[in-house]
Amino acid sequence: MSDVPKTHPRYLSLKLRDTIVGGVEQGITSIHGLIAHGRGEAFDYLIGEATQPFAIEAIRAAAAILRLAEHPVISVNGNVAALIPDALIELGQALNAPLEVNIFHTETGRVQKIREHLLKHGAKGARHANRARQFAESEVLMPTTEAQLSHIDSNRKFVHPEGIFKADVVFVPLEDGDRCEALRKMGKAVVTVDLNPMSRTAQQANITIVDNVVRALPLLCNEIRELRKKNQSTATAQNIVTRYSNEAVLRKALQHISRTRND
Ligand code: PTJ
Repeated sequence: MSDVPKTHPRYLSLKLRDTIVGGVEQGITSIHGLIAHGRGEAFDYLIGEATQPFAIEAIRAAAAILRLAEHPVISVNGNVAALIPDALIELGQALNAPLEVNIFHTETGRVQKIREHLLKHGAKGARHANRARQFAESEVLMPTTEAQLSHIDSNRKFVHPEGIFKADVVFVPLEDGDRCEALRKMGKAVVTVDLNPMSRTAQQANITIVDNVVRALPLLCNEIRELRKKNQSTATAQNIVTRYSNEAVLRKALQHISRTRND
């Protein structure tokens, strides 16, 4: 970590930079991930570096759709692996869903390093009795050449046959638009977290949480646990998903950004 004092007004943002730089140094995050992070920082600044009501609305719908999913899968790239390994594992545990490493930039050994990093942080894989037959316990799923997504040419097409390939709902934080589009074309629902409400991913996902992934993920995990405690019925969850409009949420995010700029 660099020697930024805790009293620095931008301490949290600078600490996150340190984390993502650390990810590159450990071979987990692509060097391109730094540029993506910088773009995210700019949008975070515009939304006020705080979780806004439009993000809360999307988090509620995301929790409902993920709980309703028969076969949810959490996709992990080099940025989120470095920024929020513990929250990704917690989400997997809350949903009984596997994590699947899926990266855009091909670099030798990076998928293995991401996997090792997640295991070091306590990744356990699926625990649900039925799913335990499909996924090895304590396993993070890896991309394979056995199963490939249609409608996409990049490295992201290589998936696990029992993971993203089979999933009905895929959680894909910080994505590039191509795979989101391909997943939708294959009939899967996509939940994303993206600070840029204008990105192709944000526009094409079923549910877009416009917030920093480091703030949004703990809130999403919490919401899922609360719904489980409250024993939310399938009908209520379905009602939340049906009434949710991603278009309206993205419009609110853009309005918020333009208001911030005019203040
Ligand atoms: O590890 P890899 O090879 O799969 O690469 C991962 C990145 C993120 C580099 C890759 O998917 C990529 O190039 O993504 P893009 O196309 O730059 O899109 C990333 C999006 O995430 C942009 O819209 C950013 O605004 C947004 N973003 C960046 N950091 C955050 C973020 N959104 C939420 N939280 C963040 N911390």
